[in-house]
Amino acid sequence: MATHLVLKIEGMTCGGCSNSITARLRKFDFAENINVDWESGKGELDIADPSQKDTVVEAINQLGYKVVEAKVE
Ligand SMILES: [Cu+2]
Repeated sequence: MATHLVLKIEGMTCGGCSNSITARLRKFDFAENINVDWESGKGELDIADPSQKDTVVEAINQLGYKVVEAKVE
């Protein structure tokens, strides 16, 4: 059963930013239904297990953005 993860991401300034985050998250085979919106700074996805949250946050931060909130719902 998947876990829904809602992220607040700082540093996105255009559609290219949200596209690169989306492309990065698609490389995780545990991530599905990825939706990143640069205007609202919101990212949502389903992950297979709540423990994968940190991996997702770290990957986004490594791209040069900043995850300021990560909520498992
Ligand atoms: Cu951009």
